[in-house]
Amino acid sequence: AENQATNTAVYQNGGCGGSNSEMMHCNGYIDFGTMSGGSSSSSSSSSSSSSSSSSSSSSSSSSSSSSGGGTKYITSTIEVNGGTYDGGGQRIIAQGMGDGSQDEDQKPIFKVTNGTVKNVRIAAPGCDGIHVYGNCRIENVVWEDVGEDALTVKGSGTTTVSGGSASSASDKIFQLNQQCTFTVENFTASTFGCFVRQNGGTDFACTIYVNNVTLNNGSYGVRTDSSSTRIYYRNVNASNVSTLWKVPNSSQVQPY
Ligand code: ADA
Ligand code: CA
Ligand code: CA
Repeated sequence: AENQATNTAVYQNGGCGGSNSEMMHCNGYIDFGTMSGGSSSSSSSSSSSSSSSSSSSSSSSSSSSSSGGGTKYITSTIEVNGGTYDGGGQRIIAQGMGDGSQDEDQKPIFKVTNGTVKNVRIAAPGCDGIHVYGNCRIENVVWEDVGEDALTVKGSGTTTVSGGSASSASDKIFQLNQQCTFTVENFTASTFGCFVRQNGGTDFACTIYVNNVTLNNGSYGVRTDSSSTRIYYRNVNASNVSTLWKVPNSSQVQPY
């Protein structure tokens, strides 16, 4: 877009081009959207460095660097297949992907398969949050206003959520729909129905670790209907949470 030493991206001659360009997934134009909040963007290159080599989105998107890592508007799911998507603090706002209600048909903000997402803020509408498949790491992600839910394990594997926070979930934050090892550590959740929910009525075995977590104002901490699931916890600081562990048998829950 500009002839800078660290370039952003360029679309020319019907495709992605420019000798200094980062790889760009594009469908015809670069749109800077509506810039706001001052004039500091010209010397910053950080706002354009959020995409990893392994993430892609078929949507057109626009970004500005008016605050922190900037704001990224998306119109379709960001897919991360292996590798890392490091947002550098960027705030993601979804458009046309769902309204953040309890409607089950919303799109996820991220679909992550054996990959990492880090340093992003998911603004309202949170839609269907992050979907993970396989072995994934979600690091320093802030859900400002959880949508239908914040993160769903859709494919079995090991997922760790480390750092970050989630606020204002009308119902669930973390939803486990497949057998998994799920760890949440160094995390704060405020105002929710259920912090971690194994899909209702399922009896597969999950192993859940809750480590150094603060829970404020919720109905349930971890809830499962499966007597095969095990929950291990330490340093859990809960206030105004009605039932911390909702399990078939209390022996399923142990400190570690
Ligand atoms: C509800 C619903 C499930 C699934 C889940 C989710 O629990 O009953 O079928 O859609 O939400 O993944 O959000
Ligand atoms: Ca749901
Ligand atoms: Ca959901």
